[in-house]
Amino acid sequence: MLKGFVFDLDGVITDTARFHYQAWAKIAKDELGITINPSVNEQLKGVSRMDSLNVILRFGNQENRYTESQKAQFATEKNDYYISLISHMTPSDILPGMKQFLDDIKAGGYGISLASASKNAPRILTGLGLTDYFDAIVDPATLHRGKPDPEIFARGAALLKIAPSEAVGLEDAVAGIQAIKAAGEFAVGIGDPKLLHQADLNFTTTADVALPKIVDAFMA
Ligand code: B16
Ligand code: MG
Repeated sequence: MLKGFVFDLDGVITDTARFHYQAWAKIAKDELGITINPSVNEQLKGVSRMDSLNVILRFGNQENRYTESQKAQFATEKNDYYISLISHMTPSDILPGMKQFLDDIKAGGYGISLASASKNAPRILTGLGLTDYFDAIVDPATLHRGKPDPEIFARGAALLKIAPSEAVGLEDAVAGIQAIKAAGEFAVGIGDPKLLHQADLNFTTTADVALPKIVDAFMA
């Protein structure tokens, strides 16, 4: 029986990827002398802050150039700039259809949790005015492994006190869909169906996401 929904944040509820990109592009250029491009940006989606920095350093062939403490400094600098960018977020930054979808699942009595790799997720939900919809938020600082490992989605269901088989996970990234499936949950992909072919059900855009379709597919 379907009892709850475990949400990814970036790319599902709101588009923070553009702010991550803007902030990383600045730090990469100013501090590392590396010019990143949209294809590097794709590799940063759903990836933790420090792993994102490592992706950029690898791209710039500077993998072993800095100490851990220097890297921590770059990550802090990126985050300070990123926070200044997201501080202007408002409910108008919720992706199309997602407020209605959250209203529908809340009205249906389902549990709702957040499985975002972002340590800034609570701040973003506040800006979007969505905090009260969430029964639980996974703290990414407590995780051992990132997506595609199932840990974050398993935790999202556990915090709702439901079994993985009773949960739907929503994701826009391939690694996220793999994490949902590995956790034993029903995977809803949002984005290119060819890219997200491992999902149990796919919607091309957030505006298409509809509760009755998910319930039908879940029960089929
Ligand atoms: P932070 P998600 C992820 O969010 C982003 O997609 C990824 O680009 C970012 O590096 C990560 O959060 C960590 O974010 O620096 O704010 O802790 O897609 O898992 O909601
Ligand atoms: Mg995402």
